[in-house]
Amino acid sequence: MATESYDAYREDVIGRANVADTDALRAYYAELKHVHAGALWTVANKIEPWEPKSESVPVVWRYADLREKVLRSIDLVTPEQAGRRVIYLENPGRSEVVAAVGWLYSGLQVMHPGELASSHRHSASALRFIMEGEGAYTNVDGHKMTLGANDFVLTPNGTWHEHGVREDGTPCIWQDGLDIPLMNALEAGFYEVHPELQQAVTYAVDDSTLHWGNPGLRPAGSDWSKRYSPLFKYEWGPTYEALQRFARASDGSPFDGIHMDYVNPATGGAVMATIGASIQMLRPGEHTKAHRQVGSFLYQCCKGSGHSIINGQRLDWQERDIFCVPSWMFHEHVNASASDDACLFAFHDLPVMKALGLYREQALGENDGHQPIVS
Ligand code: 1HN
Repeated sequence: MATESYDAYREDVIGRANVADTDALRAYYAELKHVHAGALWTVANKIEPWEPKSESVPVVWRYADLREKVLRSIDLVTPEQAGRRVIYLENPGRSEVVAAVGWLYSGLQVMHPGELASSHRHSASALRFIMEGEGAYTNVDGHKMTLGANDFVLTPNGTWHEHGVREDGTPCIWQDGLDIPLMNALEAGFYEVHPELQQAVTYAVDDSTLHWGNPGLRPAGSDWSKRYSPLFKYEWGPTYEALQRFARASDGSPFDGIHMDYVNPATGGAVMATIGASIQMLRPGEHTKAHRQVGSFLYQCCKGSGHSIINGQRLDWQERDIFCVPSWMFHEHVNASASDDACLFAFHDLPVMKALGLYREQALGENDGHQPIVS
Protein backbone atom coordinates (compact mmCIF):
# COMPACT_ATOMS: atom_id res chain seq x y z
CA MET A 1 0.00 0.00 0.00
CA ALA A 2 1.39 3.42 -0.93
CA THR A 3 2.29 5.59 2.07
CA GLU A 4 -0.28 8.23 1.20
CA SER A 5 -3.21 5.85 0.99
CA TYR A 6 -2.06 4.04 4.15
CA ASP A 7 -2.03 7.38 6.01
CA ALA A 8 -5.54 8.10 4.73
CA TYR A 9 -6.66 4.58 5.68
CA ARG A 10 -5.39 4.81 9.24
CA GLU A 11 -6.91 8.26 9.74
CA ASP A 12 -10.32 7.39 8.24
CA VAL A 13 -10.79 3.74 9.08
CA ILE A 14 -8.65 2.88 12.09
CA GLY A 15 -8.33 6.49 13.22
CA ARG A 16 -8.75 6.24 16.94
CA ALA A 17 -11.17 8.80 18.26
CA ASN A 18 -13.97 9.90 16.00
CA VAL A 19 -16.88 10.96 18.20
CA ALA A 20 -19.12 13.78 16.95
CA ASP A 21 -20.21 16.40 19.48
CA THR A 22 -23.84 16.26 20.61
CA ASP A 23 -25.65 18.34 23.24
CA ALA A 24 -25.68 15.31 25.54
CA LEU A 25 -21.90 14.79 25.14
CA ARG A 26 -21.10 18.46 25.65
CA ALA A 27 -23.07 18.44 28.89
CA TYR A 28 -21.33 15.22 29.89
CA TYR A 29 -17.84 16.73 29.23
CA ALA A 30 -18.78 19.74 31.38
CA GLU A 31 -19.82 17.41 34.20
CA LEU A 32 -16.51 15.54 33.96
CA LYS A 33 -14.52 18.78 33.94
CA HIS A 34 -16.31 19.83 37.09
CA VAL A 35 -14.84 16.82 38.92
CA HIS A 36 -11.36 17.24 37.34
CA ALA A 37 -11.73 14.46 34.78
CA GLY A 38 -12.20 14.10 31.00
CA ALA A 39 -13.10 11.63 28.24
CA LEU A 40 -9.96 10.21 26.65
CA TRP A 41 -11.52 10.14 23.16
CA THR A 42 -11.60 13.98 23.14
CA VAL A 43 -7.81 14.17 23.43
CA ALA A 44 -6.52 10.78 22.24
CA ASN A 45 -5.46 11.92 18.77
CA LYS A 46 -3.57 14.89 20.21
CA ILE A 47 -1.73 13.10 23.01
CA GLU A 48 -0.85 10.03 20.95
CA PRO A 49 0.34 11.11 17.50
CA TRP A 50 1.34 8.36 15.07
CA GLU A 51 4.88 9.71 15.11
CA PRO A 52 6.74 12.54 16.88
CA LYS A 53 5.17 15.91 16.01
CA SER A 54 7.33 18.70 17.35
CA GLU A 55 5.68 21.93 18.44
CA SER A 56 9.05 23.60 17.84
CA VAL A 57 9.61 25.15 14.44
CA PRO A 58 12.89 25.41 12.48
CA VAL A 59 14.51 28.77 13.29
CA VAL A 60 17.78 30.49 12.42
CA TRP A 61 19.01 33.11 14.90
CA ARG A 62 21.33 35.37 12.91
CA TYR A 63 24.34 36.77 14.74
CA ALA A 64 24.06 39.92 12.62
CA ASP A 65 20.67 40.54 14.28
CA LEU A 66 21.68 39.52 17.81
CA ARG A 67 25.27 40.66 18.37
CA GLU A 68 24.66 44.39 18.79
CA LYS A 69 21.67 43.76 21.10
CA VAL A 70 23.67 41.31 23.21
CA LEU A 71 26.55 43.82 23.58
CA ARG A 72 24.08 46.59 24.52
CA SER A 73 23.01 44.57 27.61
CA ILE A 74 26.48 45.35 29.08
CA ASP A 75 25.35 48.95 29.61
CA LEU A 76 21.88 48.02 30.81
CA VAL A 77 22.50 45.42 33.58
CA THR A 78 25.44 44.17 35.63
CA PRO A 79 26.15 40.45 36.21
CA GLU A 80 25.44 41.12 39.92
CA GLN A 81 21.94 42.39 39.09
CA ALA A 82 21.18 39.80 36.44
CA GLY A 83 22.91 36.77 38.00
CA ARG A 84 23.87 35.83 34.46
CA ARG A 85 23.79 38.42 31.67
CA VAL A 86 22.18 36.30 28.99
CA ILE A 87 19.84 36.86 26.06
CA TYR A 88 17.89 33.63 25.55
CA LEU A 89 16.73 32.20 22.24
CA GLU A 90 13.01 31.71 21.80
CA ASN A 91 11.24 29.21 19.57
CA PRO A 92 8.03 30.78 18.23
CA GLY A 93 6.34 27.35 18.33
CA ARG A 94 6.62 27.12 22.12
CA SER A 95 7.33 30.47 23.66
CA GLU A 96 5.40 29.42 26.81
CA VAL A 97 8.48 27.42 27.90
CA VAL A 98 11.87 29.08 27.66
CA ALA A 99 13.26 26.61 25.13
CA ALA A 100 15.10 27.09 21.85
CA VAL A 101 13.97 23.67 20.56
CA GLY A 102 12.27 20.69 22.20
CA TRP A 103 13.51 20.43 25.79
CA LEU A 104 16.77 22.31 25.16
CA TYR A 105 17.53 25.86 26.22
CA SER A 106 20.07 28.17 24.62
CA GLY A 107 21.19 31.75 25.10
CA LEU A 108 24.03 34.17 24.37
CA GLN A 109 25.98 35.28 27.43
CA VAL A 110 28.16 38.38 27.39
CA MET A 111 30.83 39.50 29.88
CA HIS A 112 32.93 42.63 29.91
CA PRO A 113 36.64 42.65 30.84
CA GLY A 114 37.05 42.56 34.61
CA GLU A 115 33.58 41.14 35.25
CA LEU A 116 32.95 38.03 37.32
CA ALA A 117 29.71 36.05 37.75
CA SER A 118 29.04 34.39 41.10
CA SER A 119 29.38 30.65 41.66
CA HIS A 120 26.39 28.30 41.69
CA ARG A 121 25.31 24.76 40.82
CA HIS A 122 22.11 23.13 39.62
CA SER A 123 20.51 19.92 38.42
CA ALA A 124 20.61 21.15 34.84
CA SER A 125 23.59 20.16 32.70
CA ALA A 126 25.20 23.04 30.82
CA LEU A 127 27.71 23.73 28.08
CA ARG A 128 29.33 26.78 26.49
CA PHE A 129 30.56 27.29 22.94
CA ILE A 130 32.78 30.36 22.72
CA MET A 131 31.79 32.80 19.97
CA GLU A 132 34.15 35.76 20.33
CA GLY A 133 36.45 37.69 22.65
CA GLU A 134 39.74 37.29 24.48
CA GLY A 135 40.37 36.53 28.14
CA ALA A 136 37.29 34.53 29.17
CA TYR A 137 37.70 31.84 31.79
CA THR A 138 35.48 29.49 33.74
CA ASN A 139 35.94 27.53 36.94
CA VAL A 140 34.20 24.14 37.23
CA ASP A 141 34.57 22.45 40.64
CA GLY A 142 37.92 24.16 41.17
CA HIS A 143 39.22 23.44 37.64
CA LYS A 144 39.91 26.82 36.07
CA MET A 145 39.97 26.93 32.27
CA THR A 146 40.99 29.60 29.79
CA LEU A 147 38.57 29.96 26.87
CA GLY A 148 39.07 30.92 23.23
CA ALA A 149 36.85 31.08 20.14
CA ASN A 150 35.23 27.75 19.17
CA ASP A 151 36.30 26.05 22.41
CA PHE A 152 33.57 23.79 23.80
CA VAL A 153 33.23 23.65 27.61
CA LEU A 154 31.13 21.53 29.98
CA THR A 155 29.57 22.50 33.29
CA PRO A 156 27.96 19.15 34.15
CA ASN A 157 25.00 18.94 36.51
CA GLY A 158 25.91 19.36 40.15
CA THR A 159 29.26 21.08 39.50
CA TRP A 160 29.96 24.51 41.01
CA HIS A 161 30.68 26.98 38.23
CA GLU A 162 31.36 30.63 37.58
CA HIS A 163 32.80 32.62 34.71
CA GLY A 164 34.75 35.82 34.17
CA VAL A 165 36.82 37.83 31.73
CA ARG A 166 40.36 39.01 32.49
CA GLU A 167 40.85 42.73 33.13
CA ASP A 168 43.04 42.98 30.00
CA GLY A 169 40.61 40.98 27.80
CA THR A 170 37.86 42.10 25.42
CA PRO A 171 34.05 41.69 25.66
CA CYS A 172 33.34 37.96 25.34
CA ILE A 173 30.22 36.27 23.98
CA TRP A 174 29.46 32.58 24.19
CA GLN A 175 26.50 30.33 23.53
CA ASP A 176 25.08 28.61 26.60
CA GLY A 177 23.25 25.31 26.15
CA LEU A 178 21.26 23.67 28.96
CA ASP A 179 18.65 21.00 29.55
CA ILE A 180 16.65 23.39 31.80
CA PRO A 181 13.33 22.77 29.99
CA LEU A 182 13.81 19.01 30.44
CA MET A 183 14.61 19.44 34.15
CA ASN A 184 11.46 21.53 34.55
CA ALA A 185 9.31 19.08 32.57
CA LEU A 186 10.58 16.31 34.86
CA GLU A 187 10.08 18.58 37.90
CA ALA A 188 13.58 17.60 38.97
CA GLY A 189 15.48 20.88 39.16
CA PHE A 190 17.42 22.13 42.21
CA TYR A 191 19.54 25.30 42.28
CA GLU A 192 22.09 26.45 44.89
CA VAL A 193 24.38 29.44 45.27
CA HIS A 194 27.93 28.90 46.55
CA PRO A 195 28.46 29.91 50.19
CA GLU A 196 31.29 32.14 48.99
CA LEU A 197 30.76 34.33 45.96
CA GLN A 198 33.70 32.66 44.21
CA GLN A 199 34.90 29.10 44.72
CA ALA A 200 38.64 28.47 45.07
CA VAL A 201 40.80 27.34 42.16
CA THR A 202 42.06 24.01 43.51
CA TYR A 203 43.84 22.54 40.48
CA ALA A 204 46.45 23.82 37.99
CA VAL A 205 44.85 26.00 35.30
CA ASP A 206 43.58 23.84 32.37
CA ASP A 207 44.47 20.66 34.28
CA SER A 208 41.43 18.76 32.92
CA THR A 209 42.63 19.24 29.33
CA LEU A 210 46.20 18.35 30.31
CA HIS A 211 45.04 15.14 32.01
CA TRP A 212 42.32 13.95 29.69
CA GLY A 213 42.72 15.83 26.41
CA ASN A 214 45.53 13.73 24.94
CA PRO A 215 44.51 11.78 21.81
CA GLY A 216 44.24 8.05 22.39
CA LEU A 217 45.82 8.27 25.83
CA ARG A 218 44.39 8.40 29.32
CA PRO A 219 46.07 8.73 32.71
CA ALA A 220 47.16 5.23 33.75
CA GLY A 221 45.18 3.83 36.66
CA SER A 222 42.52 6.55 36.42
CA ASP A 223 39.23 5.60 38.02
CA TRP A 224 36.80 8.29 36.89
CA SER A 225 33.25 7.05 37.50
CA LYS A 226 31.06 10.15 37.36
CA ARG A 227 28.23 10.32 34.82
CA TYR A 228 29.98 13.04 32.84
CA SER A 229 33.25 13.55 31.05
CA PRO A 230 36.37 14.32 33.14
CA LEU A 231 37.50 16.42 30.16
CA PHE A 232 35.70 19.75 30.62
CA LYS A 233 37.22 21.71 27.72
CA TYR A 234 37.53 20.60 24.07
CA GLU A 235 39.83 23.09 22.35
CA TRP A 236 39.18 24.16 18.79
CA GLY A 237 42.73 23.65 17.44
CA PRO A 238 42.90 19.86 17.96
CA THR A 239 39.19 19.51 17.10
CA TYR A 240 39.60 21.12 13.68
CA GLU A 241 42.77 19.13 13.08
CA ALA A 242 40.88 15.91 13.91
CA LEU A 243 38.23 16.79 11.28
CA GLN A 244 40.91 17.27 8.66
CA ARG A 245 42.71 14.06 9.61
CA PHE A 246 39.45 12.09 9.49
CA ALA A 247 38.62 13.61 6.08
CA ARG A 248 41.91 12.28 4.68
CA ALA A 249 40.80 8.72 5.44
CA SER A 250 37.01 8.80 5.05
CA ASP A 251 34.25 10.05 2.77
CA GLY A 252 32.22 10.73 5.88
CA SER A 253 28.50 10.33 6.43
CA PRO A 254 26.05 10.84 3.55
CA PHE A 255 23.87 12.81 6.01
CA ASP A 256 26.47 14.84 7.89
CA GLY A 257 29.77 14.95 6.02
CA ILE A 258 32.87 14.62 8.19
CA HIS A 259 31.10 14.16 11.50
CA MET A 260 32.65 13.50 14.92
CA ASP A 261 31.17 13.26 18.40
CA TYR A 262 32.73 14.96 21.40
CA VAL A 263 33.16 12.09 23.88
CA ASN A 264 33.85 11.31 27.49
CA PRO A 265 37.43 9.94 27.18
CA ALA A 266 36.89 7.62 30.15
CA THR A 267 33.98 5.78 28.49
CA GLY A 268 33.82 6.76 24.81
CA GLY A 269 30.19 7.79 25.48
CA ALA A 270 28.39 11.13 25.41
CA VAL A 271 29.90 14.08 27.29
CA MET A 272 27.01 14.34 29.75
CA ALA A 273 24.06 12.16 30.76
CA THR A 274 21.41 14.29 29.03
CA ILE A 275 23.30 16.30 26.41
CA GLY A 276 25.62 15.14 23.64
CA ALA A 277 27.60 17.24 21.19
CA SER A 278 29.24 16.89 17.80
CA ILE A 279 31.26 18.79 15.25
CA GLN A 280 30.97 18.34 11.50
CA MET A 281 32.78 19.61 8.46
CA LEU A 282 31.08 20.03 5.09
CA ARG A 283 33.63 20.05 2.30
CA PRO A 284 33.50 22.69 -0.47
CA GLY A 285 30.27 22.24 -2.44
CA GLU A 286 29.07 19.32 -0.27
CA HIS A 287 25.30 18.73 -0.19
CA THR A 288 24.28 15.98 2.25
CA LYS A 289 21.26 13.71 1.97
CA ALA A 290 18.23 14.21 4.21
CA HIS A 291 17.42 12.11 7.25
CA ARG A 292 15.42 12.56 10.42
CA GLN A 293 16.07 11.56 14.01
CA VAL A 294 14.15 11.35 17.29
CA GLY A 295 15.78 14.17 19.26
CA SER A 296 16.29 17.93 19.16
CA PHE A 297 19.36 19.70 17.79
CA LEU A 298 20.89 23.15 18.13
CA TYR A 299 23.62 23.99 15.61
CA GLN A 300 26.10 26.83 15.53
CA CYS A 301 28.03 27.57 12.36
CA CYS A 302 31.59 28.06 13.61
CA LYS A 303 33.30 28.34 10.20
CA GLY A 304 32.18 29.15 6.67
CA SER A 305 28.61 29.50 5.40
CA GLY A 306 25.84 27.53 3.75
CA HIS A 307 22.25 26.50 4.27
CA SER A 308 20.15 23.68 5.66
CA ILE A 309 16.79 22.43 4.46
CA ILE A 310 14.59 21.44 7.38
CA ASN A 311 11.21 19.91 6.57
CA GLY A 312 11.30 21.67 3.23
CA GLN A 313 12.26 25.04 4.68
CA ARG A 314 15.58 26.56 3.60
CA LEU A 315 17.56 28.35 6.36
CA ASP A 316 20.72 30.19 5.28
CA TRP A 317 23.53 30.47 7.82
CA GLN A 318 26.94 31.98 8.19
CA GLU A 319 29.61 32.06 10.89
CA ARG A 320 28.07 32.41 14.41
CA ASP A 321 24.49 31.90 13.28
CA ILE A 322 22.56 29.36 15.36
CA PHE A 323 19.73 27.20 14.04
CA CYS A 324 17.61 24.34 15.32
CA VAL A 325 16.32 21.05 13.97
CA PRO A 326 13.22 19.88 15.88
CA SER A 327 12.60 16.18 16.52
CA TRP A 328 11.76 13.94 13.56
CA MET A 329 12.14 16.65 10.92
CA PHE A 330 14.06 15.80 7.76
CA HIS A 331 17.22 17.87 7.43
CA GLU A 332 20.08 18.16 4.96
CA HIS A 333 23.03 20.56 4.90
CA VAL A 334 24.76 22.44 2.09
CA ASN A 335 28.14 24.14 2.01
CA ALA A 336 27.66 26.78 -0.68
CA SER A 337 31.35 27.62 -1.06
CA ALA A 338 33.37 26.00 -3.85
CA SER A 339 36.68 26.66 -2.08
CA ASP A 340 36.23 26.70 1.73
CA ASP A 341 34.97 24.13 4.20
CA ALA A 342 32.08 24.89 6.57
CA CYS A 343 31.90 23.62 10.17
CA LEU A 344 28.84 23.11 12.36
CA PHE A 345 28.95 22.59 16.10
CA ALA A 346 25.80 20.91 17.48
CA PHE A 347 24.40 19.81 20.81
CA HIS A 348 21.39 17.56 21.25
CA ASP A 349 19.38 15.36 23.60
CA LEU A 350 20.22 12.01 21.98
CA PRO A 351 21.71 10.63 25.25
CA VAL A 352 18.21 10.91 26.74
CA MET A 353 16.53 9.31 23.72
CA LYS A 354 19.06 6.48 23.63
CA ALA A 355 18.99 5.82 27.39
CA LEU A 356 15.20 5.50 27.24
CA GLY A 357 15.23 3.31 24.10
CA LEU A 358 13.41 5.99 22.07
CA TYR A 359 16.01 6.79 19.43
CA ARG A 360 15.22 6.17 15.76
CA GLU A 361 16.53 7.58 12.55
CA GLN A 362 15.27 7.37 8.99
CA ALA A 363 16.74 8.39 5.65
CA LEU A 364 14.53 10.18 3.15
CA GLY A 365 13.79 7.42 0.66
CA GLU A 366 12.61 9.43 -2.32
CA ASN A 367 14.09 11.98 -4.73
CA ASP A 368 17.66 10.71 -4.22
CA GLY A 369 17.49 11.79 -0.56
CA HIS A 370 16.72 15.44 -1.17
CA GLN A 371 13.67 17.43 -0.07
CA PRO A 372 11.75 19.78 -2.29
CA ILE A 373 12.10 23.33 -0.92
CA VAL A 374 8.64 24.62 -0.01
CA SER A 375 9.65 27.87 1.71
C1 1HN B 1 23.41 29.19 34.09
O1 1HN B 1 23.83 28.62 35.22
C2 1HN B 1 24.30 29.87 33.27
O2 1HN B 1 26.17 29.38 34.61
C3 1HN B 1 23.87 30.43 32.07
O3 1HN B 1 26.43 30.80 33.04
C4 1HN B 1 22.56 30.32 31.68
C5 1HN B 1 20.31 29.61 32.12
C6 1HN B 1 19.40 29.00 32.92
C7 1HN B 1 19.79 28.43 34.12
C8 1HN B 1 21.11 28.46 34.52
C9 1HN B 1 25.74 30.03 33.67
C10 1HN B 1 21.64 29.68 32.50
C11 1HN B 1 22.05 29.11 33.71
